[in-house]
Amino acid sequence: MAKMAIIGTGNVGATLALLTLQRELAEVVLLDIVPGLAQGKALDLAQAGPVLRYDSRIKGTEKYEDIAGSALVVITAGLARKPGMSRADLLDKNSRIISQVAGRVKEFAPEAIILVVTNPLDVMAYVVMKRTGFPSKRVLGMAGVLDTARFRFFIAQELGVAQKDVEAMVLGSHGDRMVPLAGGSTVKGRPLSKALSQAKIEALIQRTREAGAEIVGLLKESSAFYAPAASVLLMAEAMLKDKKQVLPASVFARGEYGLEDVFIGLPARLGREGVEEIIEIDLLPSELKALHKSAQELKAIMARLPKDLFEAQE
Ligand code: A3D
Repeated sequence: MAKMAIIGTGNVGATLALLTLQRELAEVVLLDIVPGLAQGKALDLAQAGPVLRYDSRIKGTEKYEDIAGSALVVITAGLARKPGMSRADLLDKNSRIISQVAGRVKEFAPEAIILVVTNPLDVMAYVVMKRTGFPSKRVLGMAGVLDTARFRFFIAQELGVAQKDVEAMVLGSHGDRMVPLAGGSTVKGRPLSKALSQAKIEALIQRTREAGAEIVGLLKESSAFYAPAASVLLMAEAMLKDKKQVLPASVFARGEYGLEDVFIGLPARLGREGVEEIIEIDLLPSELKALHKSAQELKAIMARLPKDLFEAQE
């Protein structure tokens, strides 16, 4: 069975561990900086095994040696948003944490694929690629699957239809400039524009953009984690089971969609190698324009990152 390490054993990390064990997808290593936290959660999760009928191995640790041999390393370490904070407000603190974590992953799991969850997502994926020097196909971020799930949920809820009957995709940055593709969205095969008015579609797009903040506003002390962890699981499964599934993911663009040198949400074929191909689908001119705007904003942030983040700090 493949080995998967989860760095950061907070809400997203621990939920992901439970989902992974329940599917018997991988042997799991949990690592956190807080002494005892990963070990305690690992023990608790292991003791759910006899009840939930899983046998997969799980280990909690503070030592990076234990992640050696991982096929996949998921990084959820760092701070989450509190009410009133944007994802960008996390930039300074989380980029330091991510740079340090990435350095350790490079040292102990140099062959792994790294899947980043920490916000601000696209920028953190860029820090990881720069700091590790890993090929871009082995570094990606989770956001589009979650944003798409939220968009689909809102559409299904509005129309009173089954969620599985709603097809949609959200590309672009994981933030206010995300790009829900209303043009290609369908409900039971019919274009979304035939099922809802333009004003209603706009309102659902806006709610999707603010969906994370809506949950932070309710939870107050933490941000969303069930749907985020489920979204990571889908991506992990696509890679560890070599499914070649096309999912929206934060990936490093090299000319696709006219974008270059930026991590941004695009459809990608995920398999054993990681990001095996970035898929170019037809977009409406307005969607392509929005994607470029989204990329411009991200590139400006990436260009301003202190260069010492990409160098060894140990
Ligand atoms: P939380 O429950 O606070 O867990 C974070 C964990 O990281 C804590 O257990 C910390 O002790 C640990 N940690 C901090 N620094 C280090 C370090 N240097 N090494 C190892 N572990 C460390 O947060 P969460 O699980 O709710 O969220 C984790 C991150 O994911 C945050 O940055 C969130 O903003 C982000 N997030 C992103 C999405 C996306 O869709 C991209 C969704 C949900 C959460």
